[in-house]
This record gives sequence, C-alpha cells and structure tokens, in this order.
Amino acid sequence: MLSAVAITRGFTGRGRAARDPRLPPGQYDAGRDWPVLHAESTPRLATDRWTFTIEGLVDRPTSWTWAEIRALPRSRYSGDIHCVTTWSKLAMTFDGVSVDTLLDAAGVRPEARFVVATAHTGYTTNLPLEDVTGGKAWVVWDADGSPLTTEHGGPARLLVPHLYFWKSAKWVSGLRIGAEDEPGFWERNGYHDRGDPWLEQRYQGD
Ligand SMILES: Nc1nc2c(c(=O)[nH]1)N[C@H]1C(S)=C(S)[C@@H](COP(=O)(O)O)O[C@H]1N2
Ligand SMILES: [Mo]
Repeated sequence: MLSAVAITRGFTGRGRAARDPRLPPGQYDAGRDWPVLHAESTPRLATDRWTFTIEGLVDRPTSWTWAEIRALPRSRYSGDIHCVTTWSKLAMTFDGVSVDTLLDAAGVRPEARFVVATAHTGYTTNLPLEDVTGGKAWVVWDADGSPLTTEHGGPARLLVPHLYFWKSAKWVSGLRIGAEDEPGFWERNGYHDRGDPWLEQRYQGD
C-alpha cells in the first residue's frame, strides 16, 4: 500500500495538482470565467413574443409561449459544460424544463431518430434523439441562480451538457424531429455530428 502511494505521487509529478477528473481530455478549467461564443449577432428577444415549437415527426406539433413554458414542471442540471475550443466550466447550475417534458407533450412518433435544434437567429445544430431524451437535455432560462443573460442565450437556450457546448443552441426556438440526420450550422462547417467530449469528437472523422 505504502509503495503504491509513493509511485502514484511520483507519477503525477512533484508539486503539481492532479488533473481534475471532471475535465475531459484536452480541456482546461476556465474557473470563474464564462466565455461568450456565437457566430451571429446577439438578438434582443422580447419574452412576450418568444415561442418554443416542436414540429416534424410528432403526433401534436406544439408551441409554448414564455408564460406557458415557465409553467411546466421545473428541472435542474448541476454539473459541467465543455466547449470544443477547450474551455470547460465546472459545477454550474441551470434551471428550466426537461426536453423529455416537451417531447412527451408533442408525442414523438416511433420512426423519429434525430432532432435539429433551431434558434430565433437561424442557428441550427443536429442531435440524435437519444441525446435529448432520458434526462440529458433541457431548455433553460436560469444559470447559477440568475436569469440567463442575452449574451449567453437568454431568454432561453438549449442545454445538452454531455456533448460539446455548440449543441446547446442559444436563443433556442424549437426542435424539429426527423427520421434522417441533417447537419446543422457547425456540423456543415466541419464539426462532428455527435460531439462527445469524453471521446474528443471535435471534428468530422474524430
Ligand atoms: N445561437 C447560437 N447558439 C450557439 C452558438 C452560436 O453560434 N449561435 N455557438 C455554440 C458554441 S460553439 C458554444 S461554445 C456555446 C457558447 O455559449 P456561451 O456563449 O453561453 O458560453 O454556444 C453554442 N450555441
Ligand atoms: Mo464552442
């Protein structure tokens, strides 16, 4: 036992903190910083005209107003987020509604396999249906206890924290449910279709 401890210490290097096990390969801890990244200009979206719509392969295409979506059962994510540009932000809290709640209301058809998340700005990103079901994805409006700022996607953004953060569309406007995979904005520009940070799926072919 003693010698095992000595070997472990020697292996990680004298005086260097062990790497945080919450960090996927190639990522660093951004600490208190929360970088702002987006391709389009920041839109100003009034909540009295904001909508979120689920359409495509569903039994009941459904739209929610701001008041309606906020009246749904709340769901919280506590954990980490990972941007493909190598920053991660650890131990965040987001509040909103589970995508499961929204999909259940719309009634996903059995032949559905993929979703395209859309934004009020025109940004899109594609995801396998199974990556937004089973408690893995949210539409969120609070981050660390405060309303999501406009620059971080407010009034509401998608949150899919087990995948790289480009899947978490800011200013989200809805989900289009389909049978085929349709690459979104960054995916057409060379980013990976799925984007699992633990597998370092950064670019097409990774
Ligand atoms: N609408 C929209 N959403 C987007 C993007 C974008 O360009 N437009 N960029 C994605 C990328 S690459 C990242 S890393 C995160 C950044 O979110 P943040 O600015 O809140 O950190 O938003 C994602 N969602
Ligand atoms: Mo990103």
